[in-house]
Amino acid sequence: MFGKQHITLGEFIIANQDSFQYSSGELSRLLNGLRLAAKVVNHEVNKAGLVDILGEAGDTNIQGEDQQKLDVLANEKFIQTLKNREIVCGIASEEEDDFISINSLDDNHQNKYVVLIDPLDGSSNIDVNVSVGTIFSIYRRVTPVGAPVELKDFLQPGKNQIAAGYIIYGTSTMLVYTTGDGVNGFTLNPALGTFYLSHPNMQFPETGKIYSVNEGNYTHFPQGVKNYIKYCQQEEGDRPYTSRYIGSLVSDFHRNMIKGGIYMYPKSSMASNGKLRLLYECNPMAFLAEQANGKASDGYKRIMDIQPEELHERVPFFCGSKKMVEKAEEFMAQ
Ligand code: P6P
Repeated sequence: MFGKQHITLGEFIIANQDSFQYSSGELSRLLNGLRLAAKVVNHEVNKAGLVDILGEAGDTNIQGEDQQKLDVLANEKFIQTLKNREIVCGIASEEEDDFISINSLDDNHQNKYVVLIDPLDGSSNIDVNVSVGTIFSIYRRVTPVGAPVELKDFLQPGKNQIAAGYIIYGTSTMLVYTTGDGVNGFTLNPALGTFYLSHPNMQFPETGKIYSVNEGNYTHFPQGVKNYIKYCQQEEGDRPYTSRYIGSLVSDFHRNMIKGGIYMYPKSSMASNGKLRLLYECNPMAFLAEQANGKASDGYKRIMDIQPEELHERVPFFCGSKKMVEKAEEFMAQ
């Protein structure tokens, strides 16, 4: 039997546009732009093994990380799509040293949104065919409309986000996003090139039995993190938990949101603020987590309350089922 026809992402964006307090159609156009870029990047990711876009681009990004050819390609695709459609006044990318001001030719910066993007997170996994993702975060500019954007338009605390989401290029390709009214997941039907609503109102289970952390760094973690990991491994009650770490934040987050779990990238003696970027990874994932009844902190305070000081700053990241994050925070407080 044919189940009820799933609503498409395009229909969903339009249907929910009016409930969005800032609705002027601009956010819808922006989300549709991201939808298009997601399909283009998905096409490239899925054929990466067949054409010469695997491996390193021979360059390094501002993070000092070897840029993968697909990193560069995904970065270019998202920036170009957002520029061509003239729907944002500025873009900041994890792959770019500085932010980009979009000087719309005709309406000189009349757009009011800025987008921050991690175009291909976990890209070192591409050559081994492990899923990767794109992460995006959308704010209203804080400087006057009509002038070029400034750094302060991008250095906003995560609680100012008006939308955030990710595309996960996994066994299926999904676009998961929020505009502050819950989290909804859309699955791409590659035959049609259309995203359909497959996971309405996604929620983190209150608690879970999965913890995600790179245990190879165990000896370098703060004592509170070590104690929490040992707590997860103890034979007691519903423990030991299962350790699952894909090395791709979007994939670990997505699995934990569906099954229940906690993702941690703590600081360590090797990385004093951890590895994840506040603006491009932690804030958008924190917005999604809170909208899905989960929690996101740096081990002590809410991620989305942090006032960023610079574009590429890193913060320790604890994110997932509320009760698991709270238990980890208890250990961090000891
Ligand atoms: P490590 C990918 O580079 C990333 O930013 C996240 O997607 C992932 O969870 C983490 O870094 C993996 O880092 O140090 O454990 O390899």
